[in-house]
Amino acid sequence: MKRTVETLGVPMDLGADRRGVDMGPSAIRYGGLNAEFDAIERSIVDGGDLSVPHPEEGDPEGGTQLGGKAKYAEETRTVCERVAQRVSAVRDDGRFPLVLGGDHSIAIGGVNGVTDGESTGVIWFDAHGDLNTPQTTPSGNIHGMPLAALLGRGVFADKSWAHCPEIDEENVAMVGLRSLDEGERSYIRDSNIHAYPISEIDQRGITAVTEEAIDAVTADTDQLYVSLDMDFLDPDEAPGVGTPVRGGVTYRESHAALEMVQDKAGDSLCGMDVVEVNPILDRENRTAELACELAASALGKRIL
Ligand code: HAR
Ligand code: MN
Ligand code: MN
Ligand code: MN
Repeated sequence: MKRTVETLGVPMDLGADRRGVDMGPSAIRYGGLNAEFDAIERSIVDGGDLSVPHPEEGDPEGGTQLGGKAKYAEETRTVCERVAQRVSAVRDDGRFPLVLGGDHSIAIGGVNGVTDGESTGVIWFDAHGDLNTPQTTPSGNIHGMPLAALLGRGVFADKSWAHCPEIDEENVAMVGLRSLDEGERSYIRDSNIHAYPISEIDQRGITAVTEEAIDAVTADTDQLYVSLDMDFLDPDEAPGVGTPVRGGVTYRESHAALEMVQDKAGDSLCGMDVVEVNPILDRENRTAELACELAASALGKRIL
């Protein structure tokens, strides 16, 4: 019997410059999430939305306690702690947590919620590196930092903010990269992270790359977490994202990647987030609909 999926909406936009990504969870539900799971006879329940402060209520100059630029750092930390608590409770109930974003900062909460002492591999499908720190960020936006926070890069090594000690560089794979800041590039080169830029997908194909990525991060870990930033896709397929980057994966490549997640990880898949859906910038909700389809592919939907 497959675990029931429980969705948790996180209408978060404190980590990104463009307002609108806070409407992502609604757009994803409207995009037919239940229908996707009904079609594969996998039960799904909606855990509702977490409450997230609006930017007007927070401190855009946040980050001083981190010694650099990190807008709304305190509010973001609080929301991510709540996400982690909720995700952990969903797992305690024997359900599969599916977190709907919201900007990518919420993945800090998603990953921290699943680990609970268990070593965890992470696949990060994204155009971006998300490896900035308050010292290296060009923007101060925390959605460009969640992977650095989880790994404890630089100032994030201070566990009280967001570091997830169960995540190690060699158990992280980034797939689809095509927009890196200089500091991120040099960090990746000197790290043990498994990084697969889009150029490697061009050459080797999405299935070979995703298969290798999953093998790499599951070799020495108990479970696998998947973080899906919708800007992994080409903006022609997924225009409704805050920071689109041309040259992303196609519609079918994205499905092949998420189908591979289920094929390789199966029941060791412990949690997933789908983030950066921005219905204000979308066309006819296609990015949200695709987010639903990809979640279903990761959780067992097949053509035949
Ligand atoms: N690297 C840039 C920054 O740190 C842009 C971050 C981009 N946004 C995302 N992340 N959607 O995946 O500001
Ligand atoms: Mn991202
Ligand atoms: Mn991105
Ligand atoms: Mn670490």
